[in-house]
Amino acid sequence: MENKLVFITGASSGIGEACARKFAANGANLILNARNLARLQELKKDLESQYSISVYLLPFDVRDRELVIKSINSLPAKWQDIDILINNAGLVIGVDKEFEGNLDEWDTVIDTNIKGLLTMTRIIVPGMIERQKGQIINIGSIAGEAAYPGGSVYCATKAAVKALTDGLRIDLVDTPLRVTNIKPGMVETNFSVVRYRGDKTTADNFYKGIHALSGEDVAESVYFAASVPPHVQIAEILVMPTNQATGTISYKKNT
Ligand code: 8X3
Repeated sequence: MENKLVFITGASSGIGEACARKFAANGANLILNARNLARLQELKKDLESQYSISVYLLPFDVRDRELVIKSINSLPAKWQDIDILINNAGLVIGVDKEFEGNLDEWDTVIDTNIKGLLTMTRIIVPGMIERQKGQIINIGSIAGEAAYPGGSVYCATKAAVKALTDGLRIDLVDTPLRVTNIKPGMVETNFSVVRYRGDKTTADNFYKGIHALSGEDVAESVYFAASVPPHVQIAEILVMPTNQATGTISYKKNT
């Protein structure tokens, strides 16, 4: 991964942070994005002190289209040739029924998971086509396979990520660019705390009795998809805990 430039959205925690650590450990330079600049600064300091790589920080909310465009256009020349875009920024708020949830929260989820990903892709992929080189790795979810109780809108956004990933792969079929959808099942990160609107106890209880994936486990799949030879395209990886079978079926030991 040496001399590769990897752009990761939502890099301040969870799967995004784990990807940053994995790619940095393997010699990639990184452009890290998230809303939380302080957290990104800490991560940059940490990674640059451990590895001989450089990290450029680009804080923005992927929902803010004007700022996304302005920020990416402001990249210095040596940071413009992005090799790998990891569209990781995403969230879910609440576990409400489709006829009961909060429309403003759903706007946030839809605008981040779908429109934010699309904005990033629309801005960064043309440069990859010009250079005839690049890979787009979208972080989808097992939630995109089928709807589950309390997941209606989130599942819909991850089904959209699947369609957008497949569509992009079709649109790039006559190029050397590769397009990948990584679809994790249960991953124990701050993601679930946000899902339960900050209720850490409920989030922790959700993972009781099952050895959930870590952000690092998912980063391994992302890294694998990025490190196969150029003629190999990992279209999708569905990765879940050993004791999970589908979005709704998992086995939890009594604790
Ligand atoms: C999140 C994974 O299992 O909560 O994308 O749907 S799950």
